[in-house]
Amino acid sequence: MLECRATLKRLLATISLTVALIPLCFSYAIGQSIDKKKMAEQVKAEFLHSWNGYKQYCWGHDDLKPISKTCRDWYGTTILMTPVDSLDSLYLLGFKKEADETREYIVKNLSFDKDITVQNFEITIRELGGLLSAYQITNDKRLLDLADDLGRRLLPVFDSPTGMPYRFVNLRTGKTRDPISNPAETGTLLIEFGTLSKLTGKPVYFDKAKRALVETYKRRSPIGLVGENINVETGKWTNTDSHLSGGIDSYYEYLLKSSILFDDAECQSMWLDSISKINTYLADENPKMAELNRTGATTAGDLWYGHADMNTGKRTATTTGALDAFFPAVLALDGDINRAKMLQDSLFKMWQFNGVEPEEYDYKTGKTGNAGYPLRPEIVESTYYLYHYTKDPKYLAMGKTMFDDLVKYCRTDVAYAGLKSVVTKEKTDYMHSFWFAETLKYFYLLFAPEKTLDLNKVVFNTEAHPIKKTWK
Ligand code: DMJ
Repeated sequence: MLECRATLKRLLATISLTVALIPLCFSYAIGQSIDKKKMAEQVKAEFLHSWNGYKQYCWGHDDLKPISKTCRDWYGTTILMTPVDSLDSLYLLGFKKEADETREYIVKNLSFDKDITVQNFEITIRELGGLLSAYQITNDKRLLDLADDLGRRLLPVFDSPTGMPYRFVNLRTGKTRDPISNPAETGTLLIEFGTLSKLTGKPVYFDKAKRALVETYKRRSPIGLVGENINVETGKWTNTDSHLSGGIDSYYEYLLKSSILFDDAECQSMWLDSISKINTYLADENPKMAELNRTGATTAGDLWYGHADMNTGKRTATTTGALDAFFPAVLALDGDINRAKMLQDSLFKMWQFNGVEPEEYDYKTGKTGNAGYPLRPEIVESTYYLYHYTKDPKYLAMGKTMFDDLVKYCRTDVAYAGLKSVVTKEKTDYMHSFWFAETLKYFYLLFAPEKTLDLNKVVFNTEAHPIKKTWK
């Protein structure tokens, strides 16, 4: 009887392992047949389709609203959000003539001497990052001058009692507002401001952004987590929810990436401490699958990262979403390929659940929360990193599935539109500049020849602007 039970157990274990491996083998087989060259050309064609739509209806404005074919300027007057955010992509995807014309337009028409109050985080990652990266690609000093002018106008944000930045600043008067911020906005500045220092020889940019990052880290809880909202005047947390999603996400990304870009030992130690706490308190792993993963039998999941209270470590929610999908890329960059693969598999399941990923998804119940999809790049970014590090063709297959889904559901007659709901596939009247800066760039790099850009030689800012370390 006992022997019989043991044989049955062994049989069941073999069956479950085989079942777990089926999707892996299947995707490998699909991956084998992906024509990278053809895919890269398709990505370029869709980039051009979107770019021509922007140009036809909104040239000179910030963003295109692709359904109404009208335009949006973030602050009532243009700061050329789409051209600046797209410029390095135009060069990388090989649209040199288009890129050169756009560059000329930017240097002739972009002025930051405007009486507008802008969000420091968004302007830093999209405009400062875009100008710096395009400067490194073209050597056009006028782009660096624009970046320097912008950096100087943003600097007053750091004049808070803690050194953590206010969220908004007036570009002409330097007047700041909104002290209630979050780690993403206080800690996602060092790649851009630090690079500006290195390229202009003005240390003030690096010093202020580094201090903001360190001051955020210093306020971590006794168990080593950060919360969702912090008051930059008092240094007190106003929301203690801890997670990897919007409001926190790129703070962690910049701890790791700044340590690499600037050879910064302090950033490295802050990152090492943080990642161990993230894996202790935020990671949520199905124990059975975890065991199979550890034995190398599969990477089929289930690893997720949920929410926990920053002080107690107690699980507060089992939700994740499109923004969280940056994390496999960060894990891979950090060398934790095993976790990166597991998490990517989980997040791809989230994508497949509705055919496009939602803003919010409960990995315990399988329910979609906020069902919007504003053309986000993060899961594509992670697919690109994982393909780069593993060369496993299953990531090409994943990329193709996602690309085909977006062509199917988000393409309009003139460009691309986000989705109001990934469930109903109803479109929204907006095309964010990160569609050009990030989503299409990462798709292209996934399929393009290796020599297009050496990931080992650049650090991408959180808006996918590649920065080369050209300094000692
Ligand atoms: C981008 O602006 C950046 O990637 C940021 O870090 C998060 N949100 C968008 C894309 O989803």
